[in-house]
Amino acid sequence: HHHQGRSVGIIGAPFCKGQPRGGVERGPDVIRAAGLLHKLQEQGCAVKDYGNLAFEEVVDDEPVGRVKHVRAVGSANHRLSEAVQAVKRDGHTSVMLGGDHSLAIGSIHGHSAAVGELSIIWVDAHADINTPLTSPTGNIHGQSMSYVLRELQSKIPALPNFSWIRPCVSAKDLVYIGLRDVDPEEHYILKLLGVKVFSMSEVDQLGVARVMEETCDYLFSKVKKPIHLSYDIDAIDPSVTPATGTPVVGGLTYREGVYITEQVCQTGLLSAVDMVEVNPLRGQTEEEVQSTVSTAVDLLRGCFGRLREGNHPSDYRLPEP
Ligand code: B3U
Ligand code: MN
Ligand code: MN
Repeated sequence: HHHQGRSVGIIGAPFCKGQPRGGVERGPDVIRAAGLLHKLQEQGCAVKDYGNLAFEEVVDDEPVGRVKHVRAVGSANHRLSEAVQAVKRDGHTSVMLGGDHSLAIGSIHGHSAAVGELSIIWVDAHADINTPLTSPTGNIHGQSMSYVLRELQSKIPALPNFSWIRPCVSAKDLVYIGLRDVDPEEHYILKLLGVKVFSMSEVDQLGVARVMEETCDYLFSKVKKPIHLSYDIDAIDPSVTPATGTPVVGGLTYREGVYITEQVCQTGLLSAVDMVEVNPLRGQTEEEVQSTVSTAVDLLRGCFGRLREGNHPSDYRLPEP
């Protein structure tokens, strides 16, 4: 089979205020500069680049309790949600280039607003499921899932610029892959809600192939919902993708990371992707940045039909002598 006719809509989200380190707002530009559009076109995708979002300056964005940059994060995600809705209404698979992982709030919200119920595959070293009241850091990129999960809504206080958010994901429609740095409060939430988790321990035990089989069996046991793949580059081992804000040892290999994207692609249900937390200022050398960015590009190529065995256009014919 072939993968012609996939159409991809790219949104750049140059935003860093969900966490404290500068540089992650350069993610969209460095990922494009590594040839993402050309490489997707080369493999038969129709690509439309919607450009980078412009986020409004928020003044006097004082912490709310412990939570930092609440108003800026709320406002940026509102913009992003509208942008993702537009991309989905135009008929594309949405690709959101971050930016930090707080952007998953707007990306998931907009995706769900456009297409309805979703399955979420969250690939990350972290669960990003702290509530504003459990967060040890106050960084919203470690809280994104808590704002969109229906089951946690009674635990979420009202926050400025967050009132537009409607919880739109059920815990049973969420699968985590790659976890290895989970706070005690997050671990409690995962157990309380019975969330399906393939931590690095399960990747070791089962191998990535069975992890992906079980992920698909779990998510598609009843109805097949469109998939939202939220890929934090820090899921991959820092020996491969060091240029990220919070690297954690013991991550997915390059091959495991790419295999996940190939299998998600194979479902035919991929409807939106986030590629977040690429921070070119966190690389120690140019090689570290290159390795991180090119891995992000390869993960996205895997999402859109690139096979490591090779690919050819469905209408290819051998040249006649
Ligand atoms: N769980 C911690 C740390 C963290 C989450 N996501 C990242 N780091 N990248 C928190 O801040 O909630
Ligand atoms: Mn994350
Ligand atoms: Mn992470």
